[in-house]
Amino acid sequence: MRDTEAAASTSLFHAGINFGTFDLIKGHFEKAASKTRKQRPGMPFLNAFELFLAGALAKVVATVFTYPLIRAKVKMMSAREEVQDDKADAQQMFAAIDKNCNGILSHTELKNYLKGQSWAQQILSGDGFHWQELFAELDLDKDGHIDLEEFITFYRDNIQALVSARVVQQNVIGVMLATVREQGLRGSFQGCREQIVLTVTKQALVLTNKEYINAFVSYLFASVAKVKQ
Ligand SMILES: [Ca+2]
Ligand SMILES: [Ca+2]
Repeated sequence: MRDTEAAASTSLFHAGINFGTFDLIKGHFEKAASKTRKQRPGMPFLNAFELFLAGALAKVVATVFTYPLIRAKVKMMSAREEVQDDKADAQQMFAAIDKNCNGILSHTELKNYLKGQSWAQQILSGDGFHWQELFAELDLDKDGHIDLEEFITFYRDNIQALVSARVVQQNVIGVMLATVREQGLRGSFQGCREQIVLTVTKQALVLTNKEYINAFVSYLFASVAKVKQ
Protein backbone atom coordinates (compact mmCIF):
# COMPACT_ATOMS: atom_id res chain seq x y z
CA MET A 1 0.00 0.00 0.00
CA ARG A 2 2.83 2.37 0.91
CA ASP A 3 4.53 1.61 -2.41
CA THR A 4 1.29 2.27 -4.31
CA GLU A 5 0.85 5.60 -2.52
CA ALA A 6 4.48 6.51 -3.11
CA ALA A 7 4.21 5.66 -6.82
CA ALA A 8 0.99 7.68 -7.10
CA SER A 9 2.49 10.72 -5.36
CA THR A 10 5.58 10.58 -7.61
CA SER A 11 3.37 10.36 -10.72
CA LEU A 12 1.29 13.30 -9.51
CA PHE A 13 4.42 15.33 -8.78
CA HIS A 14 5.79 14.50 -12.24
CA ALA A 15 2.48 15.29 -13.97
CA GLY A 16 2.15 18.57 -12.05
CA ILE A 17 5.59 19.79 -13.16
CA ASN A 18 5.04 18.50 -16.69
CA PHE A 19 1.69 20.17 -17.35
CA GLY A 20 2.55 23.32 -15.40
CA THR A 21 5.74 23.80 -17.42
CA PHE A 22 3.90 22.97 -20.65
CA ASP A 23 1.30 25.69 -20.02
CA LEU A 24 4.04 28.16 -19.13
CA ILE A 25 6.07 27.48 -22.30
CA LYS A 26 2.92 27.39 -24.42
CA GLY A 27 1.94 30.79 -23.02
CA HIS A 28 5.30 32.24 -24.01
CA PHE A 29 5.08 30.74 -27.51
CA GLU A 30 1.55 32.11 -27.96
CA LYS A 31 2.62 35.56 -26.83
CA ALA A 32 5.50 35.53 -29.30
CA ALA A 33 3.31 34.14 -32.11
CA SER A 34 0.51 36.69 -31.55
CA LYS A 35 2.79 39.38 -32.95
CA THR A 36 2.95 37.72 -36.35
CA ARG A 37 -0.28 35.72 -36.80
CA LYS A 38 -3.99 35.68 -36.02
CA GLN A 39 -6.14 32.96 -34.43
CA ARG A 40 -7.91 30.83 -37.03
CA PRO A 41 -11.37 29.66 -35.94
CA GLY A 42 -11.45 26.08 -34.71
CA MET A 43 -7.67 25.59 -35.01
CA PRO A 44 -4.97 25.64 -32.34
CA PHE A 45 -3.10 28.94 -32.25
CA LEU A 46 0.26 27.21 -32.24
CA ASN A 47 1.32 24.85 -35.00
CA ALA A 48 2.16 21.17 -34.48
CA PHE A 49 5.90 21.81 -34.28
CA GLU A 50 5.54 24.52 -31.63
CA LEU A 51 3.26 22.30 -29.55
CA PHE A 52 5.69 19.42 -29.95
CA LEU A 53 8.56 21.64 -28.81
CA ALA A 54 6.62 22.90 -25.78
CA GLY A 55 5.68 19.30 -24.89
CA ALA A 56 9.26 18.08 -25.28
CA LEU A 57 10.74 20.90 -23.18
CA ALA A 58 8.14 20.38 -20.44
CA LYS A 59 8.94 16.67 -20.35
CA VAL A 60 12.67 17.33 -20.06
CA VAL A 61 12.09 19.69 -17.11
CA ALA A 62 9.72 17.24 -15.37
CA THR A 63 12.05 14.26 -15.95
CA VAL A 64 15.14 16.08 -14.68
CA PHE A 65 13.29 17.26 -11.55
CA THR A 66 11.76 13.90 -10.65
CA TYR A 67 14.45 11.47 -11.88
CA PRO A 68 16.50 11.24 -8.63
CA LEU A 69 13.26 10.70 -6.70
CA ILE A 70 12.06 7.91 -9.00
CA ARG A 71 15.52 6.31 -8.97
CA ALA A 72 15.59 6.30 -5.16
CA LYS A 73 12.12 4.70 -5.02
CA VAL A 74 13.12 1.97 -7.48
CA LYS A 75 16.22 1.30 -5.35
CA MET A 76 14.12 0.98 -2.20
CA MET A 77 11.63 -1.36 -3.86
CA SER A 78 14.36 -3.65 -5.20
CA ALA A 79 16.02 -3.66 -1.77
CA ARG A 80 12.75 -4.90 -0.23
CA GLU A 81 12.49 -7.65 -2.84
CA GLU A 82 16.03 -8.73 -2.06
CA VAL A 83 15.23 -8.93 1.64
CA GLN A 84 12.32 -11.25 0.90
CA ASP A 85 14.75 -13.68 -0.69
CA ASP A 86 16.34 -14.35 2.70
CA LYS A 87 17.20 -18.04 2.25
CA ALA A 88 19.32 -17.36 -0.82
CA ASP A 89 21.05 -14.50 1.02
CA ALA A 90 21.73 -16.74 4.02
CA GLN A 91 23.21 -19.44 1.77
CA GLN A 92 25.41 -16.88 0.06
CA MET A 93 26.68 -15.57 3.40
CA PHE A 94 27.22 -19.14 4.68
CA ALA A 95 29.39 -19.89 1.63
CA ALA A 96 31.40 -16.70 2.24
CA ILE A 97 32.05 -17.67 5.88
CA ASP A 98 32.88 -21.31 5.12
CA LYS A 99 36.45 -20.64 4.03
CA ASN A 100 37.54 -24.29 3.82
CA CYS A 101 34.32 -25.20 1.97
CA ASN A 102 33.52 -28.25 4.14
CA GLY A 103 29.84 -27.36 4.51
CA ILE A 104 30.05 -26.47 8.21
CA LEU A 105 31.16 -23.36 10.03
CA SER A 106 33.84 -23.55 12.66
CA HIS A 107 34.03 -21.04 15.50
CA THR A 108 37.13 -19.49 13.93
CA GLU A 109 35.51 -19.09 10.51
CA LEU A 110 32.50 -17.36 12.03
CA LYS A 111 34.60 -15.15 14.30
CA ASN A 112 36.88 -14.01 11.47
CA TYR A 113 33.95 -13.20 9.23
CA LEU A 114 31.81 -11.31 11.75
CA LYS A 115 34.75 -9.19 12.91
CA GLY A 116 35.09 -7.79 9.39
CA GLN A 117 31.42 -6.84 8.93
CA SER A 118 30.28 -3.34 9.87
CA TRP A 119 26.65 -4.45 10.44
CA ALA A 120 27.86 -7.15 12.90
CA GLN A 121 29.39 -4.59 15.24
CA GLN A 122 25.93 -4.02 16.70
CA ILE A 123 25.99 -7.65 17.94
CA LEU A 124 29.66 -7.81 18.88
CA SER A 125 29.78 -4.52 20.77
CA GLY A 126 26.64 -5.24 22.78
CA ASP A 127 26.78 -5.24 26.57
CA GLY A 128 27.68 -8.65 27.93
CA PHE A 129 28.51 -10.13 24.54
CA HIS A 130 30.42 -13.44 24.65
CA TRP A 131 31.55 -15.47 21.65
CA GLN A 132 30.72 -18.74 23.43
CA GLU A 133 27.13 -17.63 23.97
CA LEU A 134 26.80 -16.67 20.33
CA PHE A 135 28.12 -20.06 19.19
CA ALA A 136 25.79 -21.83 21.62
CA GLU A 137 22.84 -19.90 20.21
CA LEU A 138 23.81 -20.85 16.66
CA ASP A 139 24.64 -24.49 17.32
CA LEU A 140 21.10 -25.77 17.88
CA ASP A 141 21.95 -29.52 17.97
CA LYS A 142 25.07 -28.88 20.07
CA ASP A 143 27.42 -30.94 17.87
CA GLY A 144 30.17 -28.31 18.05
CA HIS A 145 29.79 -26.74 14.62
CA ILE A 146 27.23 -24.78 12.64
CA ASP A 147 25.52 -26.32 9.63
CA LEU A 148 23.56 -24.52 6.91
CA GLU A 149 20.11 -25.07 8.48
CA GLU A 150 21.30 -23.71 11.82
CA PHE A 151 22.84 -20.71 10.10
CA ILE A 152 19.66 -19.96 8.08
CA THR A 153 17.61 -19.95 11.32
CA PHE A 154 20.06 -17.56 12.97
CA TYR A 155 20.25 -15.40 9.84
CA ARG A 156 16.49 -14.93 9.77
CA ASP A 157 16.24 -14.18 13.49
CA ASN A 158 19.28 -11.94 13.93
CA ILE A 159 21.30 -11.06 10.85
CA GLN A 160 18.78 -10.22 8.15
CA ALA A 161 17.38 -7.16 9.95
CA LEU A 162 20.88 -5.76 10.54
CA VAL A 163 22.05 -6.27 6.96
CA SER A 164 18.92 -4.82 5.35
CA ALA A 165 18.17 -2.07 7.88
CA ARG A 166 20.35 0.49 6.17
CA VAL A 167 18.47 0.42 2.85
CA VAL A 168 14.96 -0.60 3.89
CA GLN A 169 14.52 1.71 6.86
CA GLN A 170 15.84 4.74 5.04
CA ASN A 171 13.25 7.11 3.65
CA VAL A 172 13.36 8.27 0.08
CA ILE A 173 15.31 11.45 0.92
CA GLY A 174 17.87 9.33 2.81
CA VAL A 175 18.33 7.06 -0.22
CA MET A 176 18.70 10.09 -2.52
CA LEU A 177 21.34 11.64 -0.26
CA ALA A 178 23.16 8.31 0.06
CA THR A 179 23.26 8.01 -3.75
CA VAL A 180 24.76 11.51 -4.04
CA ARG A 181 27.29 10.64 -1.31
CA GLU A 182 28.28 7.31 -2.84
CA GLN A 183 28.03 8.06 -6.58
CA GLY A 184 28.10 11.85 -6.81
CA LEU A 185 25.45 14.08 -8.37
CA ARG A 186 25.99 12.40 -11.74
CA GLY A 187 25.12 9.06 -10.14
CA SER A 188 21.69 10.39 -9.19
CA PHE A 189 21.00 11.08 -12.85
CA GLN A 190 22.45 7.83 -14.22
CA GLY A 191 20.16 6.67 -17.05
CA CYS A 192 18.30 10.00 -17.12
CA ARG A 193 19.32 10.80 -20.70
CA GLU A 194 17.89 7.51 -22.00
CA GLN A 195 14.73 8.11 -19.99
CA ILE A 196 14.33 11.56 -21.56
CA VAL A 197 14.80 10.27 -25.12
CA LEU A 198 12.28 7.49 -24.51
CA THR A 199 9.53 9.57 -22.99
CA VAL A 200 9.92 13.01 -24.55
CA THR A 201 8.78 12.02 -28.03
CA LYS A 202 5.84 10.00 -26.74
CA GLN A 203 4.69 12.73 -24.35
CA ALA A 204 5.13 15.52 -26.85
CA LEU A 205 3.05 13.68 -29.46
CA VAL A 206 0.32 13.04 -26.91
CA LEU A 207 0.18 16.74 -26.02
CA THR A 208 0.17 17.81 -29.66
CA ASN A 209 -2.69 15.43 -30.40
CA LYS A 210 -4.57 16.60 -27.31
CA GLU A 211 -4.50 20.21 -28.55
CA TYR A 212 -5.74 19.18 -31.97
CA ILE A 213 -8.49 16.98 -30.55
CA ASN A 214 -9.60 19.85 -28.26
CA ALA A 215 -9.69 22.18 -31.25
CA PHE A 216 -11.61 19.64 -33.34
CA VAL A 217 -14.22 19.13 -30.60
CA SER A 218 -14.62 22.91 -30.16
CA TYR A 219 -15.01 23.28 -33.92
CA LEU A 220 -17.64 20.50 -33.96
CA PHE A 221 -19.65 22.16 -31.16
CA ALA A 222 -19.41 25.55 -32.87
CA SER A 223 -20.63 24.04 -36.16
CA VAL A 224 -23.57 22.32 -34.46
CA ALA A 225 -24.51 25.57 -32.70
CA LYS A 226 -24.38 27.43 -36.04
CA VAL A 227 -26.65 24.85 -37.75
CA LYS A 228 -29.21 25.12 -34.90
CA GLN A 229 -29.38 28.89 -35.35
CA1 LIG B 1 34.11 -24.67 7.39
CA1 LIG C 1 25.32 -27.83 14.89
